[in-house]
Amino acid sequence: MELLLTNARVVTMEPGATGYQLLENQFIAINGGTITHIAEQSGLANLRAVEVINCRSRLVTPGLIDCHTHLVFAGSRANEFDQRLKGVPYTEISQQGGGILATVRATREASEPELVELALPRLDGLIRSGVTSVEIKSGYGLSVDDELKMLRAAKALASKRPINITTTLLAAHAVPPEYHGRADDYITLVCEELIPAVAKQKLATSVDVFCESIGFHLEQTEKVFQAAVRHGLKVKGHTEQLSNLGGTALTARYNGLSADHLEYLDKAGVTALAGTDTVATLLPGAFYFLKETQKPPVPWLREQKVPMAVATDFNPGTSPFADIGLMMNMACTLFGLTPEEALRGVTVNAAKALGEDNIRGQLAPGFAADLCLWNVSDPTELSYQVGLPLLRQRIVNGEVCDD
Ligand code: DI6
Ligand code: FE
Repeated sequence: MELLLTNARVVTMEPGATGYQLLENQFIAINGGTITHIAEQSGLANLRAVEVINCRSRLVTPGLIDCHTHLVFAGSRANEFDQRLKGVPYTEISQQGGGILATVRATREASEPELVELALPRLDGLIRSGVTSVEIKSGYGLSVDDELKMLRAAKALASKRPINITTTLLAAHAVPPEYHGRADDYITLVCEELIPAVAKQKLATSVDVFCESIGFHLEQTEKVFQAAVRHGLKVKGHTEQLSNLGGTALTARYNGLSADHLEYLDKAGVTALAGTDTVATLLPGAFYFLKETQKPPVPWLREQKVPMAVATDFNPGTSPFADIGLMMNMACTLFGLTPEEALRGVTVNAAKALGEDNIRGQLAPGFAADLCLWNVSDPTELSYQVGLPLLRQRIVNGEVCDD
């Protein structure tokens, strides 16, 4: 054995189970980056390990997964925060060439190494809150070269910190200025040049679209999804965030990994998700920061047994919060999730939202050894307290991190 955790209080996050199913006095054996055994301490007698961590009855959970971020970008939007506090709506700022396009201007000017440097402190914030896997989207380049540059920068972060990185092409985030009034032509570029290039260079595993009145309409979204499927990429949607266009149902129809935001999702949209493999990803940071009042339909999602993930949506415009624990807290206080649902949302269900639920998000033999050892023993504490040093140690792919 390479690594052995002893005296652990374990939450495995087995899918479908109800309650935390806390296991006391467990040992966890890790070899080759994978969990090989989890069992009662009493069965430990003949296992030897290079390194042993005595957990002293502290809580061990799967490493937390932030399944929706826009971590790579340049520039700041603090000025827009000022404007919005004075009452100017997000959509109006966006229509005046601010918003996403302000970040596009700064990101186009930045080099790939600069983008990596700028993303590191954001990544460190997530790491401090227990994140061991993060999804990062492009979407502030909006040209072939700049979208590829963003994706390469996102992937390069994996060599700077011990963390798993998944990348998503979000070229259909906004219409770039040079395509003003020609959104369909831009969609053609995305489908015929960007998606093939990203697939060929293996720079992303999925493709996302901002399906919204200030983004792309349903037919444009479907064209992007069709191109993604043709090139063997999975799809995701930013859907029903500011209005109800039916993007969630479309995402489910294309066997999407997840439909994200969902504040304006109606009952028909929830029904469209029910029974599919598409995860409902809730982003309470954006809801809070935009002072939105329309909540995602959590009671219906729960009733229809749609798996719910929770993520930061870290981005400069609508969710500048690099702390997954804060999102768990907000998911409970703002959206009415239970702390157990919040923990499922950043582990097993977040893994499903990345198409990685067969290897991450749970503690079980055969799963990647991504774990968090916490300074607390009760899993509800993870949603309850924010900003305290709750995290003791991260283990990523069997490596004990020195964060
Ligand atoms: N929805 C969001 O909340 C972010 N993107 C999106 O499609 C906002 C991105 C930004 O304002 O920069
Ligand atoms: Fe987003």
